[in-house]
Amino acid sequence: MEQHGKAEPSGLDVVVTTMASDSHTWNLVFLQLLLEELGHRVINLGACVPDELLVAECRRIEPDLIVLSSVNGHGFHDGLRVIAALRACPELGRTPTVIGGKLGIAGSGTPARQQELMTAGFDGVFEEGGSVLDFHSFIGTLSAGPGALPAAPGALPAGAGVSPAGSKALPAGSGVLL
Ligand code: B12
Repeated sequence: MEQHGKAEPSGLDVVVTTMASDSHTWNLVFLQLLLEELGHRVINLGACVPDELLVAECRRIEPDLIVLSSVNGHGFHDGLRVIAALRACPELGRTPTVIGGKLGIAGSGTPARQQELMTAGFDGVFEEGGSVLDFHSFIGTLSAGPGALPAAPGALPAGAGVSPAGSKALPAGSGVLL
């Protein structure tokens, strides 16, 4: 378990992980640094995390947010499998869970692909392009605590990555260079 930076008491406990097929790691380092700069506490599970371990760690940690990252091109299929396993756990049924990166092998995702991931249970899908700004906006809508989504369960905050046009400006003085 790695934790650095200046976590704030009001910060979120965030699990950052990739999935079983993906051995890329700098995407995870980037996400950890970004989240820690924003004052959140990060548990980075690393690369090639088997489904069973990913689910077990999330059940043990009970995070405020689960961030799945994948860049090897298998993310769409890995994500569908993993979100089903996470949502099957009663204690993780409402935990805000997002996925991002390079989820397929044909560039930025299509709205249909992103919608399929949302329908499967993700609360945000952040593919290439303006994804980090959208992700930043999404995090700003969350508060610590169980199932801390901003509105009704499963509701999407405005600009939650599915629509690249939903990008918002960073709050002034956030101190994060994007
Ligand atoms: C380094 C690298 C490797 C290294 C990884 C070493 C390591 N320890 O990480 C090695 C050599 C192991 C490797 C292996 C492979 N790689 Co590789 N790799 C790369 C490379 C050159 C750089 C990746 C990197 O570190 N980027 C730096 C990080 C910071 O950026 P990033 O990963 O893109 O993440 C950014 C965004 O995607 C985004 N993001 C990512 N996740 C998330 C999540 C959320 C929520 C949000 C908001 C944003 C977000 O934020 C980050 C910052 O902007 C890229 C090409 C490239 N230039 O991107 C290919 C690339 C990712 N690899 C690729 C492939 C195909 C492979 C292999 C399958 C090759 C093979 N045939 O074996 C294997 C896969 C192995 C596996 N099991 O996963 C492809 C993926 C194709 C696709 N998705 O369309 C790429 C894009 C190369 C290419 N152009 O074809 N790779």
